[in-house]
Amino acid sequence: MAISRTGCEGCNDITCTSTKEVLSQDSAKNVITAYDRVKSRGMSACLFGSSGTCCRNCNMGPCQIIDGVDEMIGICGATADTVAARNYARTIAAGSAAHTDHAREMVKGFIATAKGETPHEIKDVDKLMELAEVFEVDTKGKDKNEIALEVGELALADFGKQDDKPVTMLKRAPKKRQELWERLGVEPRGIDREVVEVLHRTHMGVDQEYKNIMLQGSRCAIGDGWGSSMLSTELTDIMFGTPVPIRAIVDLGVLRTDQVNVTVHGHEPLLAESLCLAAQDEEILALAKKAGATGINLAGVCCTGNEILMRRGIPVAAGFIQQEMALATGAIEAMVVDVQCIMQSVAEVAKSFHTDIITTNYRAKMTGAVHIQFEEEDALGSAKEILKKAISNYKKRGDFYIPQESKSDVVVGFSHETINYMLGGRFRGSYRPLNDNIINGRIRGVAAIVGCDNFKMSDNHHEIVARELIKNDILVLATGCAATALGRVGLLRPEAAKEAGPGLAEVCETVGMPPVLHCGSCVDNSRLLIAATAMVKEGGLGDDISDLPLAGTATSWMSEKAVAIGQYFVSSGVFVIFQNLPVTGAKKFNKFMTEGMEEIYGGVWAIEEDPLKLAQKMIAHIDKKRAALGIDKKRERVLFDMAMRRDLGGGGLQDVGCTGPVK
Ligand code: NFS
Ligand code: SF4
Repeated sequence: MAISRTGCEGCNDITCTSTKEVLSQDSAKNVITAYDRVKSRGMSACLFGSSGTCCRNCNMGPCQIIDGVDEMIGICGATADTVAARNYARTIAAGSAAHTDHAREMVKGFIATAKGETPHEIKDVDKLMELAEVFEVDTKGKDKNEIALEVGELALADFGKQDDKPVTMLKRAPKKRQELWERLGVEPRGIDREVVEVLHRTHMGVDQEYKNIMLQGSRCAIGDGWGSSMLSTELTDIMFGTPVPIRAIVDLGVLRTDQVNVTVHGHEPLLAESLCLAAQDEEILALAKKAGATGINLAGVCCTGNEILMRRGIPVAAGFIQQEMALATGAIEAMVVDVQCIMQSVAEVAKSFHTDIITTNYRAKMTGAVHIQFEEEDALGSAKEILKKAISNYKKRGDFYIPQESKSDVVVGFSHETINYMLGGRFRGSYRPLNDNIINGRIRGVAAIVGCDNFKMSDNHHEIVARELIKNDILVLATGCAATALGRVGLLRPEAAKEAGPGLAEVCETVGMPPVLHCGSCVDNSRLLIAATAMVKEGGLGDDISDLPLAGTATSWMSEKAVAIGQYFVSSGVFVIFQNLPVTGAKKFNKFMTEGMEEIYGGVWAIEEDPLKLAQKMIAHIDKKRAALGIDKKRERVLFDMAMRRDLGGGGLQDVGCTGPVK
């Protein structure tokens, strides 16, 4: 049966005006989107799958388990708790593998750059020196490329390390946390090894004890967050520059009528950065002119979008949920994709238009797409070939519709270094003013809103959560498609401070920052680990991440990566709340995840479907931590005098267009 086009008529799940506008155009009338597929399925998700108790780990099954019903355990005797824990750990492993394989590519690109084999260069030498210290590289008498080469090779070795010592980056965590991980035996030894061990231990007939399975699940996730993701973020920063605040625009209105529109979709910034360079190449610009265009308009989708948005101010056309809508405009000459979060349907949607989907990574091919392999050693050559293909489509553009009004101003680029600098004093970056403002209650706490969008729920959940948090004086750090979604609704502008509670608004207005800080892509959640560690080290808020008034959510999560991220935050001591977590079909396992974890890590999972209640639970947790720290007395409401303003704003955001951290 063919899927019928429901468009967005009567669709209460879509609040996004650009999506509604594009889908209601004649030019998009044949486009079938995920919204249509959700409706056409006409049935809810499988209960066993969504509650975590479907096992297909061997060919005696698949076994669908009902907890407490004797006849409904696995053929092998596996209980609901074992099956749910195994599935959960495998989800973490898959998510970690995605981050890790991405990170490996970045490390290899970094090594190639250090050798002078790419068009890129080592840009952030200060950060390189920091990492050289972490990896104990002797820097004396060496130039930046020599140091980078040594750091890169040591970083690469951490992926395949076979001894039992912890991976190097772990030492960046607070001391107390490192000791806890050592006591628990969850220090990751090799980044790849932990993924392999999860798959081994969850194979039929190996680890049958849910708590023990989750120890390995945590070890794997820690290897992702503090290992591969953090390496990826740091080396990407060193190569392409650590982000500093920059103004940009997001939403479908960033597409141009008069330019060759090329969207870059996926995750690996090596490709995107090369396309940015190629888009300025004279030969390419001349070809675009010859085709009748005034230039090349690069625009991001998903996390690649976040990477080039925060480093280059390149606009983001769409997050995950809008990838089909971007094509449905009919205004895109090529959608260039690499790995992760690329829906197979984009090839089908593109058929209605002149658009080419160009796959670029041997790992990720797609029927109906054109494949142009991105070669690292010839990065510029590959990028130019891709752009030439896009230019050749420009004249074929038929009916199209760009929702011109749908573009929202954002200020992005809040790396840990920027936060340190911006909130710091006049002469020295520091987290002191942030900690002080948390202690005196102007800022009640810090919350992370990360992760995906999901067609299963309404598209405004990130917004509901963020508005409730900032209204309650909670500073929000956002990454991934959640950050893009919050940008679309105007929360990434400094002016959004007027929607914040009085304390947070005062701090934001003094410094000139938005109440929701865009901290990057999903691998950049590692920045949040570093920021939390810096808050601990600054003092006054306990001596571990689990003492901080912090909470995290990936509302509307869809990807396995989000679960890996959630688990590394929980294992690092953070309260993490999701909608719809596949643990509820297993009573003991569910209790362990949502209560027992807290006794072990000080961080814990929680589940809440209603976004407003979800935000309120985050606030309640933040208040619980404030009470434990003894800073819950009536929060001080003092207007700033000039001295305080100087303290806060002295090193602040002078000009969001170009000012960076003082090195
Ligand atoms: Ni994160 Fe980024 Fe978006 Fe979710 Fe996918 S793009 S890595 S997984 S959907 S936030
Ligand atoms: Fe069923 Fe056990 Fe096989 Fe899973 S491992 S499919 S529960 S028999």
